[in-house]
Amino acid sequence: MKTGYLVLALLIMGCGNDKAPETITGPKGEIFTRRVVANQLSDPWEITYGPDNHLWVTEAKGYRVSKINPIDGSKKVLLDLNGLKNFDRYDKAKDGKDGKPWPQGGLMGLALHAQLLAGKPYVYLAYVHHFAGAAKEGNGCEDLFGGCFYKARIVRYTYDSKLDSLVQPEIISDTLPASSDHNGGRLLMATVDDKPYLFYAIGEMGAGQFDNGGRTNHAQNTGSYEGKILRFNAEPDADPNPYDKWIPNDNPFNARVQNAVWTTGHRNPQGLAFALGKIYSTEHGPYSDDEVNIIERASNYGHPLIEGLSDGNYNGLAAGASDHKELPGIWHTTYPLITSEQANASAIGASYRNPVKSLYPTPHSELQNILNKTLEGDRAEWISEAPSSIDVYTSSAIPGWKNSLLIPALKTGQLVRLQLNAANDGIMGDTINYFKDVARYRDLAISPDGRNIYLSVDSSSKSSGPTEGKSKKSFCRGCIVAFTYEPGGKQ
Ligand SMILES: [Ca+2]
Ligand SMILES: [Ca+2]
Ligand SMILES: [Ca+2]
Ligand SMILES: [Ca+2]
Repeated sequence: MKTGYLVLALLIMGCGNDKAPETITGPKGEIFTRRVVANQLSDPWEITYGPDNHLWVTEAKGYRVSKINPIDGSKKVLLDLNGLKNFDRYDKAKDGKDGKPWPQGGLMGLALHAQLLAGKPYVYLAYVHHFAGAAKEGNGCEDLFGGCFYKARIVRYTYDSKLDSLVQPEIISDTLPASSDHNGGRLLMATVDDKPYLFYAIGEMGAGQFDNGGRTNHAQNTGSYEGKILRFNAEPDADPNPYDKWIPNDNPFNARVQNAVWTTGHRNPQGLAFALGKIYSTEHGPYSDDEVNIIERASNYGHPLIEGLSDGNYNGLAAGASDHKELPGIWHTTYPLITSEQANASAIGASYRNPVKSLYPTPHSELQNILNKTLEGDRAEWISEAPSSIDVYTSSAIPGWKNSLLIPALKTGQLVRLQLNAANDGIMGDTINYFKDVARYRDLAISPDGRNIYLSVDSSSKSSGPTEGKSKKSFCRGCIVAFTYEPGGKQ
């Protein structure tokens, strides 16, 4: 290695990062430089590019919020939330019996007010704070089927730029349902009719499968916050009730009581992005059919009555199940039998929305095989991306990328690019896959100049829910990686 290159590499790598930058070629011939921005993070969950040119980061298991300089990797902890939960640190939590197990996620979403440094210094966070118990007292959450119950919270902090710290927490919602599975967790600021609002993607608790197999699924119930996209005020309104203050008075399901529900019928939505006047979302499918959706007021996205497209591939099946260890050979689930996806979509009517893309609409016969294997106690494998986030690439910096959806995948370890059509309401062509590696990509951020794509990588190589992945070695874990586009190739 030439001395000049070594010095440059050390400068680029920054303090504590031990990997030299590498050149990565994309499927369309794009050249990127890959470098590790930061590591030794405890499951970085949200990375957001702030107006201060820093990455704002949550650590799902570390329960800390930090700002990281993407140039040199230097880190400033803004907030430590470890003292605000009633279960142990992740490295001490007991996942077995008689302990307080870890929820899915932990500290999850973070959203910055669009005017963070211009008079609205608000930072919104979502985290699980309370382990409320399992269906059978004292038995942890394993093999119960009745559910593993937690509460989550959305809170607004004020960023004090002089202290460089988050202060003055105000609770927006304190009693959000949470679980050992399917907590969703993504927060998003988006404008509706020129006014900023806070959106939250919340899963359906895994109600119907595995340890939560006997828990009632509420994704279709507009009176429940489970399996929904929720909308809150970014700033309190004039209502006297402290919780009504945070719920917009024109939310779609406000008829009896103020209700944060914006859309229904979601499984485990973990991706939310706002661009081009639309909210784009991703959610995890069951054994197939991960979804990309466009989120529209009061719409119903079908789960657990329709999985992916209303194409009939789940007819005669359910959205998931548990094999009942005490009653072998029978399904145990609260998910309804899907007699006909098409009939279910018709029954929902005009509010039903198919995904704009399903990843992937696996045929019925393959789904039947997967379910049979699961029923027999085998660990079946199925094709899915496991999309954990989404962002919209609107820059012209990378030729051919303008107005693409970018989706980081936990299971396949790649960034999926989908080209939007001219109206930005559909997908043109197939998936185009980038940066494939042995990595669980959790979230992404894009620099304003469009040249840098930042991806966060899980600390663990395994799933946080009951779906265990194969043990595998990532090029880095618990890290943030930058992929820098090199116009005209690397210099
Ligand atoms: Ca992000
Ligand atoms: Ca209100
Ligand atoms: Ca759906
Ligand atoms: Ca389907």
